[in-house]
Amino acid sequence: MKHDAKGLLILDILGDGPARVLFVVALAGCGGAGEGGFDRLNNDAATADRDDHAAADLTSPVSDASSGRDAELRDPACPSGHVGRAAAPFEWYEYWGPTSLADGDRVIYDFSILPASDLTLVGGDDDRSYTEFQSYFEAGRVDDYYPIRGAEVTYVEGAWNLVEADFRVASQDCVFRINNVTSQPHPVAEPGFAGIETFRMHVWGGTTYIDSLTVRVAHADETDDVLLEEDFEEIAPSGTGSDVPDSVDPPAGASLPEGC
Ligand SMILES: [Ca+2]
Repeated sequence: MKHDAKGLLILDILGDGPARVLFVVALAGCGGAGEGGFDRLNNDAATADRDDHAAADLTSPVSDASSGRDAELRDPACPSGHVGRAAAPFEWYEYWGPTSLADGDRVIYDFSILPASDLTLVGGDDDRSYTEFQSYFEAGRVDDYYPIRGAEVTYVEGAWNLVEADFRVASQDCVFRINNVTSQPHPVAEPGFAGIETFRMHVWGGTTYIDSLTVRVAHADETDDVLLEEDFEEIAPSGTGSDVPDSVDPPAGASLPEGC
């Protein structure tokens, strides 16, 4: 979907949705406190609460079976056709405006990613302008904080990886699912999020490829509202004037994850 179609998507949500008005966000990772737009992203601030979460056992991925989430999984977000190429320095930012979340809602990011960079962030801001939703990719490790704490879940460098980041309002935590390994729940950095209003992606030092990106709100009644959907077959300029990935053929020789 082109960016200029997103406005139509939002209008559809407004027109067809029940009482709730949804806008918002994308990208992965829970936790980390930034302050809004790219210029105000503050990774140092994200470290302030890190100690609070250090006690959580983030070293033992749990199986799909134990997660109890199999029934909720959708088709894998495999790369296909053109993909998005984001070459550092790169900052992509989309703003929809505050979007309220109900207590039983979850914000879910699905995408495939080939990080060939020093560091990549895929995430978004909540309705308090905290960069609450974060997935950092560095040296084969994924975390919702930076500097990355431990190798809780990993990705394969130089290959395509399937990612799902699931932020849950009721429990104020998130779960990563990467290449069929599901993490333990992570408490979010700034408890109290009840909305989402932006999507963002940053790349430092190198190039990251992304494809089949979807951001949605999954409601307790098992209905979804898709907030962002991008297949990178073609891509329009960002509504905020920020960078957007180039629409390109996928890099040759990159292996696909199981299931693609
Ligand atoms: Ca594609």
